[in-house]
Amino acid sequence: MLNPRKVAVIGCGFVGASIAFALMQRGLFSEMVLLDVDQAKAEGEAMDLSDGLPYAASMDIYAGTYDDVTDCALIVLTAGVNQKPGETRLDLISRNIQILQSIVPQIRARKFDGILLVVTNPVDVLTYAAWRLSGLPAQRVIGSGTVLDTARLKQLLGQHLQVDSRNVHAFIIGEHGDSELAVWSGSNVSGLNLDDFCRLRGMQNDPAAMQALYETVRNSAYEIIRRKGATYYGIAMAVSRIAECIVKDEHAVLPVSVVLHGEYGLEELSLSIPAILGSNGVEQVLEIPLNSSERMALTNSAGQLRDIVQRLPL
Ligand code: 6V0
Repeated sequence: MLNPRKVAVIGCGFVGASIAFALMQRGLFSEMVLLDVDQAKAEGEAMDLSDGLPYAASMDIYAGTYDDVTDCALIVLTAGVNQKPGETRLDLISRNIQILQSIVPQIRARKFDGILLVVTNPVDVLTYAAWRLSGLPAQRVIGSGTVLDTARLKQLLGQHLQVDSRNVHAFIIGEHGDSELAVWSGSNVSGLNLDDFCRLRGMQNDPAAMQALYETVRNSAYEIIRRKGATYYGIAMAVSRIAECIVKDEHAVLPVSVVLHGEYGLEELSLSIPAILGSNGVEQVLEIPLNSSERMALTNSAGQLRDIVQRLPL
């Protein structure tokens, strides 16, 4: 029997520990199990996090084993190496696919029947591989995808337009990586398209400024890694938001990485597309309108990912 209030975080490095911290503060779960190949690290994180519980919601946080994941509603997978300065996410494939292959069969052997949320990079490739290895239905294997990149875009666009980023509706879709694209054609601020909103603010919707924002989003991880060696707070907030949609069965729209079955004419790969998320995972992949250059960019992003997944040793 699934426990809808139980979560596992596999991999307790920068990203896993930050996600555990964010999840603890959001108060969504009553039980959180931490796993890491370095058992002492998982234990230390569980002890440190538990020290904060009197000032958060009541829950049980502990370092566990794969037997503890069986009844989890959600497993968050963050185990794997991260990018070093100058490395792309795709450079991590061979190392992280091996780690994935050592983890997912263990989950499968426990007959895990909840939702598997992949965060490890390259997240689209690993989401597809996790789906193939897990035996779970596609709607229950999700990648954090461009939920983080979309937050970065909303934040920057909000700053540029001097409006609360929560009123900005815009998506980054495609690969969580260098071939991702911004869907400017559908972007709006509380229902007002960008041209109209800029006019009301006494500004011009300048394509060069929008392109610069997009490039800042796309290069954001490189810039953070160059300065502090890793990125983890933004992804922790993104993952806790995804978890909230699932636990509260919100039917909310987020651009998660999903295995496609013909949407946009694409299949046999995973990439980020806005999708409706609830307690069963992805309820629907939304085929949002794209203009011709956006469609071309999505096809290009998909082509790069498909070439890689076709070569995976699965
Ligand atoms: P890190 O700090 O090196 O932590 C990785 C952790 O994984 C370590 O504690 C390892 O001991 C553990 N680990 C390694 N192998 C295994 C295994 N077989 N079983 C269990 N645990 C294992 O890396 P960091 O936490 O910074 O990054 C983790 C992953 O997240 C990397 O692939 C990053 O590229 C990726 N990120 C993904 C983001 C996204 O938006 N999807 C954002 C940021 C980072």
